[in-house]
Amino acid sequence: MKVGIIAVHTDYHRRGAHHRTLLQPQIGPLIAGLLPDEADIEVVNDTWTDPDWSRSYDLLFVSAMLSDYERARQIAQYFRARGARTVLGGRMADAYPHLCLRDFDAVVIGDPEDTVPRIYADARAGRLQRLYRSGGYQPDRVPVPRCDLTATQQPAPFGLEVTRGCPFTCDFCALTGSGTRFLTRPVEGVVRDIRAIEASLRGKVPFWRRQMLMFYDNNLAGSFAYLKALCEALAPLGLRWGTCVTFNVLGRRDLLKLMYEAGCRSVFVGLESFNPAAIEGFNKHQNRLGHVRRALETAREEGILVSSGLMLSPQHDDLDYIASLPERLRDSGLHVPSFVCIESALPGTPLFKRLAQAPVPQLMPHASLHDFNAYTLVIRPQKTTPERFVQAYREVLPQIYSLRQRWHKLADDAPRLMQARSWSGVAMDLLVTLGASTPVAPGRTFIPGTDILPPEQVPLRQAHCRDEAHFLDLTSPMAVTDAQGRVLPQWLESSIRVAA
Ligand code: B12
Ligand code: SF4
Repeated sequence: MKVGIIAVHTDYHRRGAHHRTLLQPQIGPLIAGLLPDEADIEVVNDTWTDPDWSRSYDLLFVSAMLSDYERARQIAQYFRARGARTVLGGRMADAYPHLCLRDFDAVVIGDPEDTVPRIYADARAGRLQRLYRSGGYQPDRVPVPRCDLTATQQPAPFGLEVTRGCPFTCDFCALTGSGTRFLTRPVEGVVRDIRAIEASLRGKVPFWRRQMLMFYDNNLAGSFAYLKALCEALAPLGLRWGTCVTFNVLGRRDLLKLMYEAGCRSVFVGLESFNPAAIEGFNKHQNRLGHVRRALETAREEGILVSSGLMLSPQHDDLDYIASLPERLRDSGLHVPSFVCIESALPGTPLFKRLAQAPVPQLMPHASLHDFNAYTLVIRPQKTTPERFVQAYREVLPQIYSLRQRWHKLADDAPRLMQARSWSGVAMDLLVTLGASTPVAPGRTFIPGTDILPPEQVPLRQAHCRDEAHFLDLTSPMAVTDAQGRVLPQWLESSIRVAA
């Protein structure tokens, strides 16, 4: 069977651009690894390149986050009209399977390891079911990901995920929305996979890129005991690696030392905010604001570069706070964040449910699903008007990404990293500091209803659809709130929990 796997992407900066950055979706290699050898597989990272619209598939797996769903259902209908049976998985499928079933032949809730092989067998036998539900993460069923298939569609193809979930429960996080869990894979299996991936990439990517491993985990440090065991197993391999961890690791010099010895040279940490009220509101207690400067310094002294994003909180941040960000960034030693976004209430998360149930509407009017991407104001600001909030956001961005700020960052990081002989840390610092940005596309208002629409196009025509009504439905934004900012009823019944 000809099988397509598309990880859908909608540019949240509304430029219709691909995101050819270090982070690329890994669901394609994972699903491909679960399919039998007989399957003729094509993986498309839509973040990197558009699907080839001239292709046809017998079976198409689609992965979409919430704000990508409008594009995902158009892509699915397009390929369905060309003969594919379409299957959706990912955060949107987990949270709103009943809505997705209208647009896909089958919907999967939860993990792929125990569902994808079944789906393939069912599709082959002509008995594809409508709904598949994973029985839970089974570490022994995790395959070696087919990183060779996306080697040309990502800068760091040597990657894998060795844990699943996160033990924390941040209010806004899609993971908390699908049910908190944190599960790990035995380290022997991880080492075996690393060797197998490295071998599969030989001849496809140069040697130096096969020395750079990315752990695409949500939080590699969800268990310190596991992190230690993993580091001990990684140390003899001589690789250089990067990953996402939570803030609590940065305070632990012993762990940072172990990580460095095991090859870790850079980590991404969700610092999110310098506003204690916002951190409290996010339920992100692992971030200890009083310790940020010291923690970042400790990591650099140990040779590990820390990158982080910031998130404005419409509920807790006022205009003075937003204006003070460049100074706070300098004081903290972070200087330049990877991005500055706006807290979103992703449908299905605890935050969304709470705001949706408030007696006075807490969300912005006319919000559509594509707006829930962390770069559009969907939560009503409590301390100022939406227009002023957005204006302050626009004004602070050029200051945050100024040459001066970037220079301060490099001057602060580089000597410490060099002292720790972290040459890859220095190289990575140059790359992320020069590349960091939060672009503002012309015409953006950041306010639902008046903002520009995502410009990406799928060549979907009425002839591909059942009738005109179907075509209009698929090509229209999916409204989440009404003209008053009240959540529409179909979004209130969400979240079938993903099995642990
Ligand atoms: C690579 C990455 C990106 C890339 C590519 C995004 C993508 N399509 O995956 C880029 C750079 C574009 C990106 C951007 C952002 N990201 Co991001 N990103 C990641 C990261 C590090 C890895 C994703 C990945 O490949 N995971 C490994 C694969 C195997 O798992 P998975 O995609 O999570 O899928 C699981 C299930 O959903 C399911 N599944 C998924 N698809 C399918 C399909 C089928 C058929 C089946 C059966 C199952 C299935 O199987 C997997 C295992 O359970 C994750 C963290 C993480 N570990 O997941 C964050 C993560 C996805 N990002 C996140 C965030 C917050 C963002 C940003 C808002 C950051 C920012 N402020 O700029 C933006 C905007 C996202 C948006 N539109 O809402 C959040 C959640 C976002 C969300 N909307 O749900 C995550 C989970 C990190 C976190 N813990 O907070 N990100
Ligand atoms: S620490 Fe990160 S991954 Fe974990 S719940 Fe919070 S935002 Fe989600």
